[in-house]
Amino acid sequence: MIPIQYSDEVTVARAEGAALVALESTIITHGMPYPQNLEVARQVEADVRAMGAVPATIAVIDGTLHVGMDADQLEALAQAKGVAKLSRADMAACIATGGTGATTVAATMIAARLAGIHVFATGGIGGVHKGAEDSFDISADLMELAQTPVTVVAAGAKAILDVAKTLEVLETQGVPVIAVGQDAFPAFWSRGSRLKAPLRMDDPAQIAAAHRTRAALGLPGGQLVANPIPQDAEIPSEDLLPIIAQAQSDANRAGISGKAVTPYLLQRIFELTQGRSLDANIALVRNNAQLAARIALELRD
Ligand code: PSU
Ligand code: MN
Repeated sequence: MIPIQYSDEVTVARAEGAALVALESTIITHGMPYPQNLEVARQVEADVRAMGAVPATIAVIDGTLHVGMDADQLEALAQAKGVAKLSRADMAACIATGGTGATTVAATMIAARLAGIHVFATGGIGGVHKGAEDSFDISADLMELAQTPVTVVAAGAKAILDVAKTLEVLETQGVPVIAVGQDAFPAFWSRGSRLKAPLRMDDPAQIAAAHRTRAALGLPGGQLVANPIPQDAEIPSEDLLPIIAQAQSDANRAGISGKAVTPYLLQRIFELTQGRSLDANIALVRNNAQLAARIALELRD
């Protein structure tokens, strides 16, 4: 077993059997600009605490896997330049070579499982990119959901992805996709979409029960909980579609590929919306953290 460095707060929570919620760090280093990224990271942790659970932000720092970060570590990570983006493929190499990296959904799930944390909140998951039939660009997040038993709360998938193909891959991989409070699979910046989510559960206790039942059935893998953005923070999809198309064509022209694609698109969308997308992003991450905390409280044994 590799050594895990738990924060003081997480150490106490583990000893007391408190409800824990994992939080990823790629959203901090590659998903939002400084200083808003740091403010959001702090705010989301505070939201989890306000609900009666304990946040565990996850990252690799100088070769050590951190589960829960103190204020200085969070600040250093938010300001750091050139931090590696760690998915399933990169995590071991980063730890083995003493590197520093932020964890994606896939890598955060791996760390959460090692730490015995069942629930994880983020903004959006990676998925099947538009044009994947040529590029083969499918996020490792989807295969991680199929094999690592963590319930992930997200606001659906961004329109930088081919959402219909993303749902198809999740179905093929046997990942339960559960919409909360509505039938539609939410579209990140907007609540609705033309796609229906395969499952719907409006009560965190049901989501917790489904998580437990998967384990009891001996099924590997987690669940994707799709929690719509709060109504007052929504951005109509008409406003964003041209911007996404622009970001996509900029990425193609610049020859962006591999793990650089998602961060490039996110950054371009922030620039092209002059920060409007950021306000929505913050509102939905906070909303997801609150729901994740409620599920974690139900799952506490
Ligand atoms: N989608 C978002 N915001 C994000 C990400 C995705 O709306 O911050 C990040 C997450 O960390 C996710 C990762 O796990 O990007 C997916 O990267 P890739 O597509 O390269 O697998
Ligand atoms: Mn990719």
